[in-house]
Amino acid sequence: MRSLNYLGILSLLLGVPTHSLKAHDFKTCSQSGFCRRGRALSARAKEAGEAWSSPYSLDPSSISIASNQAIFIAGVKSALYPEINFGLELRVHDDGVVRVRMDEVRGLRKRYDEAASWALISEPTISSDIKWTAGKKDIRAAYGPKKENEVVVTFAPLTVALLRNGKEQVVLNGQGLLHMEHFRTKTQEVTHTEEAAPQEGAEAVSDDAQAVITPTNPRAWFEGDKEDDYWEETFSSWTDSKPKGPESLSLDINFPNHPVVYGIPQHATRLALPTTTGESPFFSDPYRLYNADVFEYLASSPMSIYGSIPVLHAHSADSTVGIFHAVASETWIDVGHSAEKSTETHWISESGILDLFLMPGPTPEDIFKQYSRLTGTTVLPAHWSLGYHQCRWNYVSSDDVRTVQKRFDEEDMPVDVFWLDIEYSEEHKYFIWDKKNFPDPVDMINDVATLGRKMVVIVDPHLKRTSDYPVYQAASEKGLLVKTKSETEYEGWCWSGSSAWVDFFNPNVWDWWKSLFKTQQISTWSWTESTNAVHIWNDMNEPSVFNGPEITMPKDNIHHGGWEHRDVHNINGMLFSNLTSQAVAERSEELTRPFVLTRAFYAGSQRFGAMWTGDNLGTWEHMAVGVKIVLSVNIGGMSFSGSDVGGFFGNPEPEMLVRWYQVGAMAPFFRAHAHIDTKRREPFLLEQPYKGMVKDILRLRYSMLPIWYTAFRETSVTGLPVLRPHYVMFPKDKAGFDIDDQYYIASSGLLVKPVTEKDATEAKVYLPEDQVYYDYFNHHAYRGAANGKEITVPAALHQIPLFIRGGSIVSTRERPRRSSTSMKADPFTLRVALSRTGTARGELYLDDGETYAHRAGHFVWREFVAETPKKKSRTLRIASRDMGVARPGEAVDGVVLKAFNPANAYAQSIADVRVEKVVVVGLNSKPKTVKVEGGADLNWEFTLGVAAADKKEGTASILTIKDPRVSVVKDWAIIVEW
Ligand code: NBV
Repeated sequence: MRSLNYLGILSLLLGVPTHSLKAHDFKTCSQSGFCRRGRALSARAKEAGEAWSSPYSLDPSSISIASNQAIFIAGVKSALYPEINFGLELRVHDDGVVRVRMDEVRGLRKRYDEAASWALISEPTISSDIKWTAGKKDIRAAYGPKKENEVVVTFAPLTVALLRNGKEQVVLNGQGLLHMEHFRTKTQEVTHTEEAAPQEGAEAVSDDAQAVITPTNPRAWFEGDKEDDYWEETFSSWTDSKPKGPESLSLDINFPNHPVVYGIPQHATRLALPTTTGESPFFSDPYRLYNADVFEYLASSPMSIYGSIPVLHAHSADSTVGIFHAVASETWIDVGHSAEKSTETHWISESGILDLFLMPGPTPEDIFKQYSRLTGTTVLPAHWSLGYHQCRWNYVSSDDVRTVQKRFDEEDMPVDVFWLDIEYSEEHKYFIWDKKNFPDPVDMINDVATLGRKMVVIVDPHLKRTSDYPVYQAASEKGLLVKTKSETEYEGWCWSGSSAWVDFFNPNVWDWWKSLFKTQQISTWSWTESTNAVHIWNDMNEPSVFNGPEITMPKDNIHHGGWEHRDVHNINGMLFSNLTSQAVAERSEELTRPFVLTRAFYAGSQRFGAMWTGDNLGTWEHMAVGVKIVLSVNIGGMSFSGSDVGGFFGNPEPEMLVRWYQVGAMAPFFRAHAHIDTKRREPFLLEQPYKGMVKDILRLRYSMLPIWYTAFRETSVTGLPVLRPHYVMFPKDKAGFDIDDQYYIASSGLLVKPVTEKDATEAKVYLPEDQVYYDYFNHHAYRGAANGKEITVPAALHQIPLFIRGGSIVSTRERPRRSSTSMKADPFTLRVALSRTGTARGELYLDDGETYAHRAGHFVWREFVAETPKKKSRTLRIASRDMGVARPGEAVDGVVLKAFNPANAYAQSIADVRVEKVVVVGLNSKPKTVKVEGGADLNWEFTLGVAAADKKEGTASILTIKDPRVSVVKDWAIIVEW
């Protein structure tokens, strides 16, 4: 109740939001000056039709090509402002990605151009294989192994296109919506109707282009007839002073022959993005990217929520292309389809340069590789962080934590992490324990840690402005805080009352912030009342400011380097959590993998931790859309993601809670959380049969940890997401393009269809191929079809539609334990799910789960293969072999492995860990013998059912091989003969 009072008081005093979403707290496009201008430009273009032409053109005589042809630079002008210069730069990278940058040259001011430096892992290597050929109207370069890719820059009007095999894939400014508002001096309000025609120099535009600019009033024709919110704008009771004036950037990016687009998270909507323009748009506003604390967000909306990743995939049955726009300011994106089978997008950003990466694909897999070469892969998390996390706002005392832990153990429910929300801290001064309720924090942490578990404690970015808070005092004295437009310390309201915010763009902050997490006293203030078992939750980092415009910081606040908050808003939250992650990693001599959960994120956040989908509601709708959001952030590279199990707000009925646990257990990040006003809902509080159901789900998650960890290892190396929607797995299958309620877990072969509907007893599942799919639990065989088939499966409350694709081998650990730590020496079960042709394969990755020794090659990486050796058709050989040396160029967390010794120290340490059971699903007939190659006969059981090769459906044949006594780190083979 305590915090309800805070909220209530804040609400009364400040008009601060409390519980329900007030859409009017957040801008629509028409309430945002630059978005309105951008959309108006597009409306004018539409109205002008064929007569519309971009005033931007490139001066061919200015072209210079450097660095062995890979860097192209040229001058660009707009016929409307001939005195203003723009520079266009194109770089072709060695993997075929084309980077397109455009900036104002010698302008009155500098545009923010550092977003990429925060997002990218390093400066990409440029191609050494490019040759530009200049023509009269354009210049082009063909590249790629078969010179299949081509980038073409057309001079007037300026367009940039990426072609494959002569066909346009991505076209910039094809609709003439490019407009980089230049810096200018404020005179008096200018209306374009009073203006003169283009000044001298307008000749820079080609004859063609000039012909369509209305001679009498070209600026009004293109830009509108008045300065719309150029120098100041108001929203609700806030005024945004805009000392720099207008500096927005509008650009149309079209994807000919790509009918579907995915990405640009985070939005609560379908994975295949619905349209926002055209005859009958699905949404009336563009998708907005402006990190915002939109609690109780709508379950279907293009509104911003907490994070922004400006990455888009455009897809068709034959091709996938992608773009990444490294822009940090508020951005709106319209999506439409005026031509059949093509997608048109219009990007409108408030400030910053154009810094666009065109990713040529041609498959979704290629796009993930190209994107992760730019921004990095999801970091391999600590193994324990893939277990179950129990959170609530708040566990109110150290004894509360102990009791909750005890209750889990009494009920034999596995859990790895207990979380503390803001009430652990004294007056919301993060790091400082509220000693009334947490008198013995280190003892409490140790009590949790002794049982092999961890704690996660919240550290929000707002610092209480008070002289008895050493963290604030130090930040203020050292000048590390964000400033107002008049260069004074910015003060806003948040949980801690009057608060200030650290400016993470300031390099002086970095070491200081890291010092705060040291568990040994190294400076005036270190977190000595913490241990290495404590990890961190970064919330409210959009940043959320209760009394700020749109519940965030004023855009005219000033960051390090003089940049306005508007320039850096969308990366601000990422800097906070990325640095926190480094701080946790480096806090003690003993280097262990940090876990940091962040609410706000940007491109590159995947390198440092996990995200969750914020304050969802305990409704079926929110449960369902959470799955889609998690799929979409996976597309954006952020694989380590999940939603609050149970829904943050509300009191879910037991049925809903069970379904929500099923959804959570099948998500990369699995945490239950609840608002302070909700009733306690830890799983042990449920009545039967629900309690038993949730216990089974928790145990299922733990048994599948080897699958999840192997999936994360794969994503940390390849950049392919942990959760893979249909278009990623089966890019050619049109019927799968819109599917976003079922997905695959990495390349494990597991297909999940979470049930998110009330009273469900059945579920419909789409099988995209002519393959057998087995029910994970009872091995019922279902048959897909080459052109796709929908099956109906039982989905009573205790059932999760989870399938193993024929042809997969999955490894599990089936012994119920209290936490993941106690499973480290447990034996494995291998499930060999035979394909129609009687083969299967799978991988298992293991390491110590906690340190960085894996980066030096201390891990176990096995491949399991089941096949029928040639000419011996009545034999199935199931072999375990080493995956061997990392493939050339393959890197773990960005560190390229030079050598890999299968007998490394970690492998030796688990040499005794064995495979205790092998279950072969889908054999044709009863075996005669089953033995280890070169060894004795094994113990086995067989039940006859449907074979993998059959056309029939029904329970599959099952061969259970009991304790073959083979080590999980060694090569071996089991021979099945019949
Ligand atoms: O710290 C309190 C909550 C937290 O429990 C939740 O998960 C965050 O998304 N926090 C937001 C602040 C206020 C929510 C009304």
